[in-house]
Amino acid sequence: MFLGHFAVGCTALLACGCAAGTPAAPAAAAGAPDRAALAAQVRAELLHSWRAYERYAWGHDELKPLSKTPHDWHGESLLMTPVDTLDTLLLMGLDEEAAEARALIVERLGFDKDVAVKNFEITIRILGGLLSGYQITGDERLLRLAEDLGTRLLPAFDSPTGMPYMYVNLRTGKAHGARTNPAEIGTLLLEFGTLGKLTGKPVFYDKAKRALVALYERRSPLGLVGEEIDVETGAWLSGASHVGGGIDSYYEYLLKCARLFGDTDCARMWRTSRRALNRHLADEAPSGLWYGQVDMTTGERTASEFGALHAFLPGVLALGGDLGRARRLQTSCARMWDLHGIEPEVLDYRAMRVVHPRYPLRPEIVESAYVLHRLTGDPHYLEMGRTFFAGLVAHCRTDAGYTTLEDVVTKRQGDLMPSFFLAETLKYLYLLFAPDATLDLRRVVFNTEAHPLRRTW
Ligand code: DMJ
Repeated sequence: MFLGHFAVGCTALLACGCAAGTPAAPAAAAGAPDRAALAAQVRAELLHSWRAYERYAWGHDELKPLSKTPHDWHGESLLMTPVDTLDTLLLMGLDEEAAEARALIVERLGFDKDVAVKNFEITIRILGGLLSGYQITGDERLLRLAEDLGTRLLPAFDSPTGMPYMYVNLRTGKAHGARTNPAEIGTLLLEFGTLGKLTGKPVFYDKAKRALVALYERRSPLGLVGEEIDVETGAWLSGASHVGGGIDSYYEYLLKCARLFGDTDCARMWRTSRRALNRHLADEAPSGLWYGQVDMTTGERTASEFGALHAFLPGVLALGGDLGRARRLQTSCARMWDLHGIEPEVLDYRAMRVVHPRYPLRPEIVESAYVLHRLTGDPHYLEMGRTFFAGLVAHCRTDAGYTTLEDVVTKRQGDLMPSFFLAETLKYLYLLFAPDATLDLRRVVFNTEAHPLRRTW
């Protein structure tokens, strides 16, 4: 049990009278932010979203809020939303809802299914959610589910290089998808490592670490990784180097694995990689500091693009001790958000023009604001969070939860509430605002899906 490390003032927040279905009007636009009121509003929006999931998609992976229908990733459900949301419910003191989610999970979740899953997505969402749920509640059934899942995912690592295939069949163990990317290879060690420590079975740690090191060893002489790699030959298939989708959380895990496990190899790999990012990707533009795209071998700049996924970097730079760059980059991220009142998937930061206009309810920019606020105490980041929350409520709220935007310029809505909206976006907003949230970032490490993991071994 480690809720003590969160010590969120749930009772005070519960007293704020925020009922599901009550549209939130983000608190006072002027003056110092009323943090307790804002946290209570976020909590009410989580409840609004959870109620919609309960009503229209209970037992399925995700909710489609406009059509009010369920969505399953693989034909049969792996309870993506309940597993991803469990620790958010617990953190916000929504004990009844958490108990219902936990009951559903232990009664209905099973992995003996003839489906080929994406190793990365299932690891960060389900393995991560089960492990944090276990650490918070002490419910051994969650750990047993995690161990069963981890065991079924292990054959993904059986490639000639040790880097995992993209897909693995949960029943047969047959793996496929040799063409993959750094994020899918390098974003597994927090979860597999934690599973290894909690079960006393080092195989989980060892396989995921070997994959991470194998990837790192294939970096270019400039110290950069590309966008696509073949796990059978070890050859790069795309040399585009950036910190966006397909690469992003590889860098995040180098630092976070050093922090959670005290792994000195990860610490060294993070330091080398950070130097390479700052030297080759960082780009001083008229619109501020950004991290763009270069060729991994020559270092030649190939695009001035940055987007919602890249916005994890300020938080990671801050955790790594570089508050200067972190603060400047977060200012750029806020500029990206403010351009249309909500951030696009990809922006050309030199032209300040939207390249890919979708917004799938992503959390990264909020996570960075939360980490920066915790580490600097600067109320500016609360203001930022208030702006993000107001944009979400204005453009993404529906009468059945929250939905994606197809276009941040026109605000045309899509029809999906991804599980990470409840696991991450609302959790980080809540933690940013909650006045008594004393979660200690030196002791708790969030996986890339915002599942808090703690070193108990
Ligand atoms: C989440 O599943 C994780 O944060 C992942 O690292 C990136 N994609 C989504 C959120 O944007």
